[in-house]
Amino acid sequence: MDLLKLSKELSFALRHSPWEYELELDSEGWVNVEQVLNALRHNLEWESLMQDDLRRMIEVSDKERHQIQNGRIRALYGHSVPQKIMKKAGIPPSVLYHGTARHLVEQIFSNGLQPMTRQYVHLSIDTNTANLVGKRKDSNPIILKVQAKKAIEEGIKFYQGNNKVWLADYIPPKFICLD
Ligand code: HQG
Repeated sequence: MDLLKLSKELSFALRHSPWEYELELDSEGWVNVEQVLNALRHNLEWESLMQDDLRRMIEVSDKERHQIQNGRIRALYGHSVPQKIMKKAGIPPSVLYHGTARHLVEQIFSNGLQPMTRQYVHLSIDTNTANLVGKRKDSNPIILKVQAKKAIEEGIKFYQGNNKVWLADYIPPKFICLD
């Protein structure tokens, strides 16, 4: 079974287009695993898909993208569905990073980090992770440093995505600098 392809299809369903699979996310993005299995089984490629396949997919993935708990599954970050996925605010490391394309930096310094097509801004806990994120957009990405501690002190909220990703609604320019 192509677990990478499975992960991509599941991310598409749970982050962007649950209605195409007749799925309904709850306020924290959870869906019943059986419903997800049934939806994916419509595709002949996944016709004998079992919960263990999803568990194995999560286990071997390069990033912690999905979570299974109490018979439910969800995407941990990346959503673009219209209904905002609720996250509990938390305390991130005092500095976070954001890897992006060179041509976007000027705009980010004037407008701040905006979620763009997603629900939240995505930040990384270290420069290595930020670099990998940025490489999706630019072979020689720019790493921006976000003063998370200062931002919290001024009322900005952060939400944990996974072990390496933190989310925010918006980061004003004054908390952003070049690494
Ligand atoms: C940029 C992947 C202009 C921002 C990754 C980014 C991540 C602005 C792009 C996760 C801007 C949005 C998300 C502004 C932000 N003006 N551009 N004011 N503010 N931007 O893909 O953070 O592999 O939606 O710099 O690893 O790149 O899918 O966000 O370049 O964790 O699991 O707007 O997706 O995870 O791009 O990536 P994206 P992202 P997966």
